[in-house]
Amino acid sequence: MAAPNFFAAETDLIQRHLEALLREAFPPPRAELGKFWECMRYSLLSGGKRFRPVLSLLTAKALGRAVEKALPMAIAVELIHTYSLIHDDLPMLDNDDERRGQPTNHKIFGEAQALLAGDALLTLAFGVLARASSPHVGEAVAALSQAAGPQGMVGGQVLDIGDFSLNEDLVTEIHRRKTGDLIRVAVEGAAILLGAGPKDRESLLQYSNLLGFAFQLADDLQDHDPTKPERVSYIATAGVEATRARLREVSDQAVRQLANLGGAADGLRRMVHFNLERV
Ligand code: GRG
Repeated sequence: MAAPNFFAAETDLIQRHLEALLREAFPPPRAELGKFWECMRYSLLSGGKRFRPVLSLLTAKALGRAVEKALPMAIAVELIHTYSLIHDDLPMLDNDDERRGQPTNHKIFGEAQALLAGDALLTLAFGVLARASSPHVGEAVAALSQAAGPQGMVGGQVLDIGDFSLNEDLVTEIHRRKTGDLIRVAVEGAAILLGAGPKDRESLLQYSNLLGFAFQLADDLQDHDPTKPERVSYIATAGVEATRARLREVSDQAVRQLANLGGAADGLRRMVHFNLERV
């Protein structure tokens, strides 16, 4: 669940847009599809932190722009994140019964509907982003496709379930693709959509790559249970203390990338601290 007061204005804005999306912008074209819309809504509106879409809005702020301008990227990224969680929970992948303290999508609606809901949310994401009014929309769509597809999140998942011998390098790569790329594109994609200049764009790219890494390190520390060692985890290769030290170091580096954006980037700095405080 989201932490209290976690970017309340931004999360409210995102929540309102996600609710309106399946009700007003893309309503069911006939009554028989109502149950499937319920299946999509179940996962989309089930209390995620909204970490990635908040990042897109904070990127707009950092660039001195209205947060609404980054909404198409924010919503698209959250749709893709939600699809990835629904699919990841399916029996053929992680086979999880619970997510966010509630039954997983397939436990309520069945595997076929859950699979299709994931497909639908992924497809909608590109429709939402393509409708953005920006001369840079094509580049933003391409960046999102790269981050979510076989060279990004899906590729990371394939490496994760593969029968490979793991070393620190491969673990880092799996996390960068599987988790980091979507976090990175939440920031980079918003910067592209808003036509950020090359210097700001480079700073935001470096920041978001480091934040994606820090997010995964924090996740590993948060999930760590010495009685259930995880195969793909920094802790398995580096140990708890070294992982904590790396998290602090990477977080400091992320904040340093924002120097040329001044006070406008304070929200993005707070995100780094929010992530650090999870562990
Ligand atoms: C199935 C194509 C496909 C990809 C799956 C993202 C992913 C790849 C799997 C999810 C498994 C997992 C727990 C990855 C670790 C990082 C992660 C995505 C954590 C969940 O993100 P949060 O904490 O979730 O932002 P909330 O619930 O707040 O939205």
